[in-house]
Amino acid sequence: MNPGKLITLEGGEGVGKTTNLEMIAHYLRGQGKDVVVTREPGGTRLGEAIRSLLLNPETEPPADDAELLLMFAARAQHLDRVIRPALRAGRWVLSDRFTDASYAYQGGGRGIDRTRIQMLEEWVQGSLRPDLTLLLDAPPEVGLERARGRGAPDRFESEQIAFFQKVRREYLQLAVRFPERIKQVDATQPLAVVQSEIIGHLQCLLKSAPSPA
Ligand code: Z5A
Repeated sequence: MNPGKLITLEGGEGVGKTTNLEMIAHYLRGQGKDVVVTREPGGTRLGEAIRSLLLNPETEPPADDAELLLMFAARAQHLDRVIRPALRAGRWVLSDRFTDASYAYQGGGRGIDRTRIQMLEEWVQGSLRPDLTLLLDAPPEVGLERARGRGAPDRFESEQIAFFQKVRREYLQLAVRFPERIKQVDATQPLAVVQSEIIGHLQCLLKSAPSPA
């Protein structure tokens, strides 16, 4: 059995990750892939509990290091219980956010040194990295406007625009550092255009994937 693939969706607030997730899953299933859709922080019962703690604006605000460590605690559980078993079984895992979000939010946004994040990445993931990361990019103003009116903002959504600008800058730098893995898509375009670009990237990955054993 060939191992499956890990695809991650990244980007700032409201850029369209959730909107495109189902389209991607539907497309890949149409190509005969067994797809697991998941998210971070979350994806397991423990991970979802950590997510609630992290996003709830009523929770005691975590120190920056505590926030980073909780993201990786949720990720360790997610990898052990969901991602690695699915990949071993030949399934394709589609995750709404993964470790690039830690670089962007805790590194870029909060200012934690990248080498600390790298250390946790290596500890928790070993050599596992996504096979493809789709970075949906838009200025924060666009995403925040799209996300407006969805109810009370969570703890991250309550940040100032300068925070989201730093997050975006870090994501764009990651795309420059890892051009083979991270494919940037201009998320300000009409949805149909965004989706056809995404499908183009998926087709490249499908071509490079060995057919089932
Ligand atoms: N976080 C972290 O700090 N560190 C980490 O390591 C990880 C996460 C893993 C939760 O993420 C928070 O966790 C996140 C970072 C932090 N906080 N923030 N901000 P999340 O992914 O659950 O939260 P989110 O980024 O706020 O997701 P979102 O608000 O649900 O946005 P989205 O999924 O990207 O957008 P959407 O819901 O698909 O689309 C928003 C609206 O735009 C919707 O009405 C769509 O119909 C519309 N849309 C989408 N695309 C288009 C186009 N192309 N044109 C026009 N309208 C569009």
